[in-house]
Amino acid sequence: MVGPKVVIIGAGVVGAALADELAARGWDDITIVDQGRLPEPGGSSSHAPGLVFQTNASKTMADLARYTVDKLCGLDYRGDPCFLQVGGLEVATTGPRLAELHRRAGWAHAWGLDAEVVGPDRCTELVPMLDREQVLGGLHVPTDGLAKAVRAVNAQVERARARGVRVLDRTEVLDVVHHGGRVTGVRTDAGALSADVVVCCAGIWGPKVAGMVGLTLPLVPLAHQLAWTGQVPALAGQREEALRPILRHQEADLYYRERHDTLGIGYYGHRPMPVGVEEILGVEAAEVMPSVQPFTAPDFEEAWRVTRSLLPSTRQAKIEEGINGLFSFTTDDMPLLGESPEVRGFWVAEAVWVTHSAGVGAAMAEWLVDGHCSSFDLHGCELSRFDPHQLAPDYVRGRGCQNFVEVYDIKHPLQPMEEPRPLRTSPFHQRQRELGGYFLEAMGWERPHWYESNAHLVEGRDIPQPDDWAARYWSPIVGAEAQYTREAVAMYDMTALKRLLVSGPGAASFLERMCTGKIDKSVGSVTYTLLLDEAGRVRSDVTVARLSPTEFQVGVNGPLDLDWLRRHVPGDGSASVRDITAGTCCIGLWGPRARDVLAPLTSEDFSNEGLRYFRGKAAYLGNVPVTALRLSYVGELGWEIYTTADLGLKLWDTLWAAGQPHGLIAAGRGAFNSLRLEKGYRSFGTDMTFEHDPWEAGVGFAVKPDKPDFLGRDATLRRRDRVTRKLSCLTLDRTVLGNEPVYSGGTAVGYVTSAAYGYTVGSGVAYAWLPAELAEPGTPVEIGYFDERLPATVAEEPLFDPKMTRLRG
Ligand code: FAD
Ligand code: THG
Repeated sequence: MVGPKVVIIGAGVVGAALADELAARGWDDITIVDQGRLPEPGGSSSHAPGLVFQTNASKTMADLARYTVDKLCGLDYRGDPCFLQVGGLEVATTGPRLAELHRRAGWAHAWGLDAEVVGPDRCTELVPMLDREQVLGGLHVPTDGLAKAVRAVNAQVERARARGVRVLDRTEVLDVVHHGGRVTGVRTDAGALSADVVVCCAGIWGPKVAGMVGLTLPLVPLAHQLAWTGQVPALAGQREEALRPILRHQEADLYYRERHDTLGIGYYGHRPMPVGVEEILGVEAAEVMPSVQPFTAPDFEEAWRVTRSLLPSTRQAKIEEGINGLFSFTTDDMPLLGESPEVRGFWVAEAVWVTHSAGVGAAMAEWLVDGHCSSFDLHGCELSRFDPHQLAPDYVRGRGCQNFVEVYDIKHPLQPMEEPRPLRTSPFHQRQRELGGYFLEAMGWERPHWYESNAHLVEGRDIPQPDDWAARYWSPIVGAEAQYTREAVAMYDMTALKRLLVSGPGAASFLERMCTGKIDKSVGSVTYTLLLDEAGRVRSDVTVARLSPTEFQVGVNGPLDLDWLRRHVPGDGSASVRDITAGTCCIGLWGPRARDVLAPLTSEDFSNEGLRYFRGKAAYLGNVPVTALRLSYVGELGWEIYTTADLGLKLWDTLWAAGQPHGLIAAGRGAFNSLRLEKGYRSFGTDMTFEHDPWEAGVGFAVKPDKPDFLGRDATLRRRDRVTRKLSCLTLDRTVLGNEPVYSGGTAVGYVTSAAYGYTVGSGVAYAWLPAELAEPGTPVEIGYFDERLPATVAEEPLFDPKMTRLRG
């Protein structure tokens, strides 16, 4: 026998793809169970119109889509193709949308997709039905097209079956059986099945199935209208299923596809219609199928009006049929993939479109078989990416509905969620409001991006005004706060940065095993180090501060790190991992005058000798007990100062009062981001992700090869001399925002990760992934920004203070 005993719940596009991919990798004890009857078991895949637009702001989603297209292009079901590669066209009828299409073309190029913004003539050549007068241009992606979802399901199921996979349709899973934190099987209406691994690919029923092991799955099924016309004169006589590109008219929340001489019309402009999982009808009770609800014609009126205007030929056609079809929405528009943190062996692959289905099947199969996924960066898809408030039923439903409403909206990368807000506030919130903080939101936290109280600092400074797009969620005060931090001193609210407490007699040896650097050092040591996966790629970059022989405070990047450490914690109970973020808070006090602010408040020695760079200690600042760590993500002298949440406000007021004689200001995230990019500090999740190894990401210095053993050691050392791409620092005249393509000689060669204006160095700064041969300082490249190509140059990094005189002084 090869591989564990697997039960896959659900024979939709996701379950079918996973079964096929697992069987292809040699696992030979797999059963797919579905309550419905194949070939159309009745989930979302059974009626999906199958439009595949690959372009996405997320590289991962584009990669998953491309894999799906490539796979389905090579598949047929009993001689009929699983993919009709007719291309995709997104049209613009307004200026802002046309600009957005250029931005989307940029993403396509950044992720390696062929795409072109074309004029109105080319649009009508591609889709002659369009009203030429309304169209300003379009984004054409030749490899997009129509997935035949039912065929794709059955082609993959048949291939899996040929490799020995059992398929039990008309069998409902009633319970998932588990003992001592492990799954042992499922109970169905046709008897029990034992299993080591159960994968929930149950689509809109996912929350119900996950509930069987006590797992909250943050998705909400929403109805979405899909209508079919009768014959459209412009298509009369068309025998082929589809010839012209699939079409999107995002300004009116509409999409279109041909079906012989008729048109399918999908609509997202209607009111959100969430459905509770318990309200979904059973296979028998449902009139058509469980995922199909009756068409509510009044909700479609506006869609039909706009359609008859944009596609005049439809004026002579009628709507013949329609459905309100159910599919899953999540709080951040990303799928839910991974293993339950509580019940080992229970996995989910949920909230996946047809567009990404085969890619997700491959990613999950790799993850299950190899223990990690190397072909796709899944950090944005992992089930464990949420903080607890993001699992609240109101939040899941509210965000899901809002994402339905905004599905085709033009979104700025800094655009915060509007509701529910405020959710999480640091103890300094009241003071931040008094200072005129301009708040954006991250992981529920309210974070000031700048303070209006600093407006007077702008006078007399040279702070270039960015273009309209980059100037959203921006103020010249950002530039003033950044420069002022380097000149004087500022305090930054660092509360949102997640902190874990790893404690116990086995804590040191546990962290030694997890980290690339030596952390078993003296009490008071602070270490910047990496967590790697088994393949030697970066899971995270963290700081480890030793508070006592048995206690470490670990500064991490998010909930994924908590899950990762918990999964690896020794089974003997010698170490435990606890999230202490909510009960604590942190102020970064940074700048050349930071020591002047602190010294009068404490009897402890905070001189260079008293507390060296990357050391920490406990102290009292006035009445407030704190832990101070001497490090700085903005690259200036100073400390991260931690205390408990109850004393947070007192800490702020204490520092504020002591700082006034020295000109202390509060500064926001805008300045913070600019300063950290000047200093070249990477941000996990944007600059580097699960895809990257330390060497190419420029953090190889944190890997200590003389350490005999740590997770991912040998794998990462093998990669050391094989660097083919590099995270590189670019400078340019302008400000860009991230995710832009980088061109060399007219060809897309890479993409920007994060970017800002560097107010100290006096240029735009953009970090970008480039082929190693182009990563040499001085190399000229171009950054694609909307319809412009901005000249940029690879720079020696870091741009600011490479000799570390600021930090070590
Ligand atoms: P499903 O296809 O729903 O499969 C889940 C299966 O699990 C079902 O067959 C169900 O019977 C089974 N199941 C559930 N619970 C149990 C149980 N307890 N025991 C046994 N079996 C169980 N996506 C695109 O990419 N492009 C589009 O153009 C597109 N258009 C859409 C239009 C509409 C109207 C709708 C509704 C969806 C559309 N989607 C589109 C989304 C897409 O259809 C879904 O995201 C996708 O089909 C989900 O596949 P799945 O395999 O996860 O779920
Ligand atoms: N503070 C704390 N923990 C953190 C962060 C932080 N954990 C997550 C994230 N941020 C980690 N990222 C960094 C990146 C760079 C540095 C610290 C945290 C840094 N690097 C120095 C450098 O590269 O020169 C020091 C390296 C060294 O001496 O080993 O300071 O902001 N608490």
